[in-house]
Amino acid sequence: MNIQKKMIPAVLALLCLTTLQVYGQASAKKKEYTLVGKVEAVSISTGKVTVNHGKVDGWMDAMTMAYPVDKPESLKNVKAGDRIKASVFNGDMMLHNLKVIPPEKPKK
Ligand SMILES: [Cu+2]
Repeated sequence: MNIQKKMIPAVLALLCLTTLQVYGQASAKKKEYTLVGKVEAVSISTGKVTVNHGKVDGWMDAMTMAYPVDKPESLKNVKAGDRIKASVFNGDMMLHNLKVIPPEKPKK
């Protein structure tokens, strides 16, 4: 693995933090948003789930990254490929009340 590839997660994490800080300052009160995405990986030992998600207006741009969850035991029912929904809050990266939801219906 070359050094540039190794840098990618660090750069992404930094981008995330910057995004969170900017949005966090805009509103002191914690606002709730809904995140919907596809699970790429689950780590029960670290209590983190890697999610590929679209832009959550007011919270974070579209990206794939590992997020901590409020209840690590809830990850036992989650696997790569699942579509999930979770609540997220301003200035906080944690996924709350993570739930597996049915796959997206193909558009007719
Ligand atoms: Cu992110």
